[in-house]
Amino acid sequence: TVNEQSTVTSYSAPSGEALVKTYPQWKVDYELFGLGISQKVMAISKWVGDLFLRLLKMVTIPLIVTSLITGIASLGNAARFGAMFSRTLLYYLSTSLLAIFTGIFVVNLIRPGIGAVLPGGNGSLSSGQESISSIFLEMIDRLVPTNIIHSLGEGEFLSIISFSMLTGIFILLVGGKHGKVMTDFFQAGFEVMMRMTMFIISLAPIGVLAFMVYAVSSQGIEIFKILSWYMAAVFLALLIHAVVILPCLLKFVAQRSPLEFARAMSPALMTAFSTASSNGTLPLTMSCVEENAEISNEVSSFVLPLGATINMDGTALYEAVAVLFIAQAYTGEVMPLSQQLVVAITALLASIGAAGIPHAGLVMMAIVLQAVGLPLEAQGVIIAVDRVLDMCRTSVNVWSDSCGCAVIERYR
Ligand code: DAS
Repeated sequence: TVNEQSTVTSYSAPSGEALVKTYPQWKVDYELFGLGISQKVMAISKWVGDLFLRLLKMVTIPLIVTSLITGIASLGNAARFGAMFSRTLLYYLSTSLLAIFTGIFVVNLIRPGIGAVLPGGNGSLSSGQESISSIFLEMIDRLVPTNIIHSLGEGEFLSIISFSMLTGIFILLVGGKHGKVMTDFFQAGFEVMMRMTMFIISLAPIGVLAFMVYAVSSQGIEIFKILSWYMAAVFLALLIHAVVILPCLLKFVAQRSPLEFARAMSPALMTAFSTASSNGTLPLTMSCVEENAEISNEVSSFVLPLGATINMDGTALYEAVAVLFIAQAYTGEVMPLSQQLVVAITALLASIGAAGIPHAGLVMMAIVLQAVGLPLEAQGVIIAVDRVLDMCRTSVNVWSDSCGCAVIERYR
């Protein structure tokens, strides 16, 4: 009830019947659950879910900064690998981009977001039909921060990423005692941030449950149909990359039998699937690559640790599919091609910045969403199905790193 100063003086949750009259789409849930889904349930589940999202956002920037600087600064001793270093980077970039474009192709084909109504309403992209050149010029501007403290404060991810990469590169160039002090400092910072992130990720089941309750109570069981098309797009794209593209590289570039190689790597792939952590699987990946696939320690000890950090094909593909799906659902149309290219580039950056830990891809998605002007809250709904997608994309990440070893070994 509201008094003459139009302030709410008292509030009582409407009964189930009243709600169903107001929100007919809740009728299904009402009959299904046999009880009125009160707005209190919605409000509380939304609040708990948002709290989990806030925790994820809290660690995103310090994790990106420490992960990127450490990842690049530790390349210092990698550069002595010379030709193997450049060939490995070439393999990483090309397979990640192939994965991203596979994902973009599939999500434009299936269009899981068109006609989907996600909680959080709809919105528009940062720019409409701007020309490709103006979008890229704007992107380059955003890669050069005028005040990095301001960019950190405002969460301007492209500026933060470019400054972090530059810092890592110049730590390498400085080298010596000071270079080591800085490398150790950021390595220590990265350890702390990883530990904090792992703790927050351990709360994921609560966040996922909260978003499931909120999604169902606001969208009814319709949300599962929307999310199932989205998941189908991710699964199909991951399957094409893992079963077609990477085996072609194995067969025609590394001259290995894909089936035999997959059999050799199966313990690592199953562990990657069950743990959803590339870092956690790394020791097993190394032993499978060396003992089962008979690849030299020199190659595996270089390609795999680096790959677990910066070569994440499954994650890059997932970032592209998820953001295009959200854009389709928020705008009701397919994203302009020029914007899709922005998604491709920022998905690559996000996958390089992502750590090999559970839900890392979800944490880094903020970079891609911000690049095309979508609200970070949009992640809320897809968190609910992130675990099973994470298991699949982590397996693809490990599979790509392993195939990389076979390719590098062939031309060593
Ligand atoms: N779970 C991450 C990994 O370990 C992948 C991701 O979250 O995208 O590779």
